[in-house]
Amino acid sequence: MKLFYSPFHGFIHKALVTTHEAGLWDAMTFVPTYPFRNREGVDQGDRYSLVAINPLDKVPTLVTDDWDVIYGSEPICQYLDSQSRANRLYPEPGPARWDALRRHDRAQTYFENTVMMNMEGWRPEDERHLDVFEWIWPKLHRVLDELEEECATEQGFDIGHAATLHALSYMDFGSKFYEAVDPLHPRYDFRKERPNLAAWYEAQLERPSVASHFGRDYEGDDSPEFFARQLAEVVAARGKR
Ligand SMILES: N[C@@H](CCC(=O)N[C@@H](CS)C(=O)NCC(=O)O)C(=O)O
Repeated sequence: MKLFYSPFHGFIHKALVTTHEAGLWDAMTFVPTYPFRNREGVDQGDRYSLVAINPLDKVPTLVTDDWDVIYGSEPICQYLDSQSRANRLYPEPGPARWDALRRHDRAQTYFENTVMMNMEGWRPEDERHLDVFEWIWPKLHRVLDELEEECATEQGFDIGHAATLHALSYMDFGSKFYEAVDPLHPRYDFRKERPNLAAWYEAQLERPSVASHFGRDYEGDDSPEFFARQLAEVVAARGKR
């Protein structure tokens, strides 16, 4: 299997956590991919373009051992879980599954909204739309308050928890950008005045699936040449089917 993903380990990647929990780490070829370096004028063109296998040109994108392409973190995580040799993160159909999926969706939406604010924050100050921040922040605060309540009794680990770690850690990562540009909550710390959430989050950092990458430099080859070789192999194998 090959996982095309952006190797910024300043935040916790749901797809990496799922790979590790499933016992598939050694079965995976990780292919560093920097989609934002494809924009014209940035880093000389589309050297990390996934369009040959993913029209959305987004990470994460997974290629299975049968050369099937799966894009989108949610189907990727479901697929990896279905292949698990170790921990399963998706409970069987029933209340536990619906609750895990609810928490997953909450975290995924939180993450995507944070990305939206991040991108808005990249604009020059006089072009930033304050209403984007005013629209999103109350949602994030309500989610964090709900998490604080839940974390008082939180146990176990499922896909909802993996997605929550992804979203919260990305917010920390993003606050490096927000520092100068978030007009409402610069340097926001989700832990402040939320002791249950803070304790839960700290405890999760000890999980081997999180420690596998979080806070570590990527040590493999992240060159455009390596990316091109990996992609060419996929395209050629799919062409022969
Ligand atoms: N819904 C998708 C979102 C993936 C996504 O937005 N990835 C971003 C990086 S965080 C990306 O590849 N952006 C490049 C682009 O949109 O051109 C998922 O969960 O996988």
